[in-house]
Amino acid sequence: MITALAGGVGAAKFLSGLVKVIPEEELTVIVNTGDDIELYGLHISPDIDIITYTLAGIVDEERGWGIKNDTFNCLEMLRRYGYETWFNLGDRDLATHIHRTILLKRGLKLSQVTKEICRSLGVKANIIPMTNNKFETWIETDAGLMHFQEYLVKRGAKDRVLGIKYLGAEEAKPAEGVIEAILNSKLVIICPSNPIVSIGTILSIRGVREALRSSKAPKVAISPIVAGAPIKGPADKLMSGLGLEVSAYSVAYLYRDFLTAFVLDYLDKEEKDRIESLGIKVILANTIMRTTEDKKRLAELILKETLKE
Ligand code: FO1
Repeated sequence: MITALAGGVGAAKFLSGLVKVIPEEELTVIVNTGDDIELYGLHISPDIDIITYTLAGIVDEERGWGIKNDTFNCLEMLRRYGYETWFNLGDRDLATHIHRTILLKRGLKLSQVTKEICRSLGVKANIIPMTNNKFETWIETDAGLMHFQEYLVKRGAKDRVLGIKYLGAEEAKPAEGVIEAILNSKLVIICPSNPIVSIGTILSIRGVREALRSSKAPKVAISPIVAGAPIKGPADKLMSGLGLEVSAYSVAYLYRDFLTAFVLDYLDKEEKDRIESLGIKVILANTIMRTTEDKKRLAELILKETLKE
């Protein structure tokens, strides 16, 4: 088994290449749920859906989220009724949220609901939410404290970040299978996801960091920062808001207590020595994934470099 820790779009791109070079059923993905939000009484799990839709082959590839060729009639009608409609939920996508919310109301756990959605969509990878408990990432900004989606989508990440709060982190327990997957895998991959609001949230769950430290498997992270900037998303604003240097080194530093290898883009090769000084092996690669070939090549390289002994 190979286990991946994942956020949304960057992770999904990489995983879509990985499942072309290993059998999909051998992959377990532990997914961030800090981005989850309730809208119109529905439970939305953006990162779980991004990974699931991507592996099911139905994601809107241009945006990286939502379902391809979706329509937005329901949202348009909600707007006419006077609701806020800043989060673009397509008609087909809404069916997922309705289904998820019905099953949660029947008493199923988010992990059970996720399994059911994966089964229906023909996804063979084992996708597990990091926790079944309520957990939300909130951003403290100069315009006030707000949910991560409000900061990112509604306000376009324009506010100055002063701090980050993981609401529910103290009580949140890892979902069933999370710790076991980390401990029993032959390889753990930290996807190229935001180190604060995607991977940082997973690492904040009780027992996850300890499991990563004690797991005998190689643990490799793919840099989400290339040439000093994130490929996508607000990682730079969040990192600098927390007083962190925005660099690949800085990401490796955040994972230094458990990481064995770090995939660094050729564009950042001058950071190699600094990362190696943390006791972490550096794998140089082209990490920008434009084509299916790019994604496969990156996955193959990681398997070759980490599983060769
Ligand atoms: N991201 C946006 O930037 N704008 C949107 O309107 C939006 C809608 C959306 C709907 C469903 C879904 O699963 C994801 C959606 N995302 C949207 C992506 C999401 O907000 C973030 O990219 C992830 O949470 C970050 O990993």
